[in-house]
Amino acid sequence: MNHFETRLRAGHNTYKELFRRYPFNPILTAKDWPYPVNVVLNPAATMFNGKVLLLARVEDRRGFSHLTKAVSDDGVSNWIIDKSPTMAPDPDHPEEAWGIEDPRITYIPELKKYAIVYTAYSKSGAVVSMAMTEDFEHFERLGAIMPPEDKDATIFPRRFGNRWMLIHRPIERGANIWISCSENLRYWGDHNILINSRGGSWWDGWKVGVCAQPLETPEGWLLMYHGVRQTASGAVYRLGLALLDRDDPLKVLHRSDEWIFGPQEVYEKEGDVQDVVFPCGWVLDKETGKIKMYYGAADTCIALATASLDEVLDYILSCPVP
Ligand code: BMA
Repeated sequence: MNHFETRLRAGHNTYKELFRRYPFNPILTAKDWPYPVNVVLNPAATMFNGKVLLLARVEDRRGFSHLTKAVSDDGVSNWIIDKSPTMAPDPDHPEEAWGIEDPRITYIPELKKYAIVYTAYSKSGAVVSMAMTEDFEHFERLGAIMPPEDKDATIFPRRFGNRWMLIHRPIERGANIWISCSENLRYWGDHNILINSRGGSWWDGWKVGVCAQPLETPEGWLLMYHGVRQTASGAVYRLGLALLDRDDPLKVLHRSDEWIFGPQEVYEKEGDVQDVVFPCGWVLDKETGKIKMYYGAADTCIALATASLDEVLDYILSCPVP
């Protein structure tokens, strides 16, 4: 037996999975929805009144998206889904003409409100929009905060000095993750590249974009991002990790060289868009240290994977310093 065969037989032929799929995935599909829809995907996730609240992107058969909430005690089953769109595109906001997509939710203790940062699909392209809510029934829109082409945005839950910070992904020469600052949540400046797409044959060579809201840990802000590689049969969306300095999120302390989660199961590989895993939210159970990550699979349904925060931190701390 050669070295390769020995490794195979000893079971060393697979990478250790940090995020483990829920065995009964997908957890939510169009069939579960109380009204007719094409697909449900890319949900934001947060804790609300002690329950897991998902704000899912829901696409109708025109191709336009709106957001609808689903709430569950255990974050796994018995979802209670709103009977009609929770947040529909607002006719008074022309930037939402072609729908609203891919929300990320951050609870902001200073404001006692949840900030929802989402993609508004304007006739001139995608923009980053923000809305505030206290109850997930009434939404106060701040409008478009970044011009086209910009999406994949999320906000930190507190100020640094007197400045709020927003992570977003404009399309420039490349498609890199940027970080911008504001004193009032409306006017943003001091733009800097945070995480670049690595080009060439890298798994995140073509595009990168943030996934879930930043998660504060004792080691720093844990960031999950998607990376896209162009292949002969289309784009492949996979996930990587980064760790940002707790007091100065412009400093990237570590970044994974390898992807940590990618399309593997049939529901991730086949659907309206093949080979996509696309989380927009996660929740941490502080008692058990377990993270529940919610993701859109193949732009068609919603799936769940869980990880131990300690294992994730051990892993990211072992990754290179960029
Ligand atoms: C991105 C976004 C996501 C989508 C992904 C794969 O650009 O539009 O909503 O899940 O493409 O199609």
